[in-house]
Amino acid sequence: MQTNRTFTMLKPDSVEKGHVGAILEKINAAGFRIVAMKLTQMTTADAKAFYAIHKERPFFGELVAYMTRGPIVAAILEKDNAVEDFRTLIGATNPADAAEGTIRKLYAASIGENAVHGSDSDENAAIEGAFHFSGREMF
Ligand code: IDP
Ligand code: MG
Repeated sequence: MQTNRTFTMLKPDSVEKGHVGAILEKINAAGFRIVAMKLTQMTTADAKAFYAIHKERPFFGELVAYMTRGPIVAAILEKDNAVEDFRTLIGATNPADAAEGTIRKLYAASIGENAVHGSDSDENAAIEGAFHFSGREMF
């Protein structure tokens, strides 16, 4: 398993608000290398599968509706300690709790519409990257 990679999505609100360029600048400035990247849209089945771990949570329907309502930017990123460092860069799930300067503090509207996804473990980074990209799309 690759342990120096993470997976991210710039969520539909980031694309809708024109924040893709600014968020990519933050990712670049933090030293991540882009391994794979594309503009894509999740189907309802995709979102239910991707977020299956949350299927019993009260916000699951809202989360699936949000994540499927428009295009996202999906990407695999590489850096030493990628998973942990990217979670630090994006900040807490709820932007009200996110540290100053983090992507969610700057660009997230709420705990639901929170601008970006970041994998929470090396194992999930590999699973989530493979969900969106074939080996031929990784560089
Ligand atoms: P994470 O994205 O910081 O890892 P998780 O707890 O894994 O946070 O939740 C996945 C996603 O579900 C969040 O990024 C957010 O979009 C949504 N979410 C989490 N908690 C809530 C909530 O209390 N209300 C609405 N949406 C939520
Ligand atoms: Mg999570």
